[in-house]
Amino acid sequence: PTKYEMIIVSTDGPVGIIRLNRPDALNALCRQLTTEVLQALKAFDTDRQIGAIVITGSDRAFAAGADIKEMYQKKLSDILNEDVLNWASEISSIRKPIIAAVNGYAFGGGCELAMMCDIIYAGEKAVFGQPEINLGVIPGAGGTQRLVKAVGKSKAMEICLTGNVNLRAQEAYAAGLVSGVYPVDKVFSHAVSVAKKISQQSQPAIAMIKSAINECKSPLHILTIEHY
Ligand code: CO8
Repeated sequence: PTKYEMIIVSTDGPVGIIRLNRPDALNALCRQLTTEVLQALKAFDTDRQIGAIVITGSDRAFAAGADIKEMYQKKLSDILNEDVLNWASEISSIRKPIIAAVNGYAFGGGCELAMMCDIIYAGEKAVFGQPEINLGVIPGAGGTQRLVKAVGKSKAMEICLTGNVNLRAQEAYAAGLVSGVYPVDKVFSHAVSVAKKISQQSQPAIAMIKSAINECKSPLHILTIEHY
């Protein structure tokens, strides 16, 4: 079995489960973490026993964004050469439905990772935000596209341009970003039960629905660091 250090991978019947597990950094999305997530997703995607996937974090944080310390070590040329957002594009190619069960912070790349999933459920303490502008960068992994589709232009502009308008769980629900709000200790089990239900359906039809709904996606903007 594959050894992971920053995620915990398990299954519950036909549901593949990925728990982000980098508590010291509030699950900040460093290269190793994103690589592991993608590897686990691909393994579930090719496993015939698995019908749907759930991604979750801890009660305190789904993910607090890109790893700021790692990000600041990179020059723009490194970012372009290393294709640092390749993992994000590759997640879009996963054919099985992915459900995010979000508790705590889903900031920056963390909010974007949740939006790469097909359904988001929020725990009551979840908070979503795109604080990138405070660091002089743009929400580079879908915050300027998927967020617009989820909450509309004005709200997406407000969130991304100010960097401090965060959506708490109920606000995220009202805005259409998440499909439901559940108690902190129930959101994960709810996500798994929905994933089980989806897993009972025809896999090719499910994959086609996912692909059709995502069809109108726009290309992602590359991360740009203003101060370079
Ligand atoms: N990167 C690296 N480390 C982090 C991050 C992060 N994004 N967020 C938190 N940490 C670390 C802290 O440094 C701290 O570590 P240490 O104890 O060693 O000092 C530990 O996690 C706990 O954090 P705090 O003490 O700050 O916890 P608080 O509860 O006081 O605050 C917050 C929680 C409000 C979430 C706060 O940590 C915070 O504001 N974090 C940064 C959020 C942010 O700006 N995110 C956006 C990053 S930019 C981005 O995501 C660009 C996306 C581009 C595409 C995606 C590519 C992957």
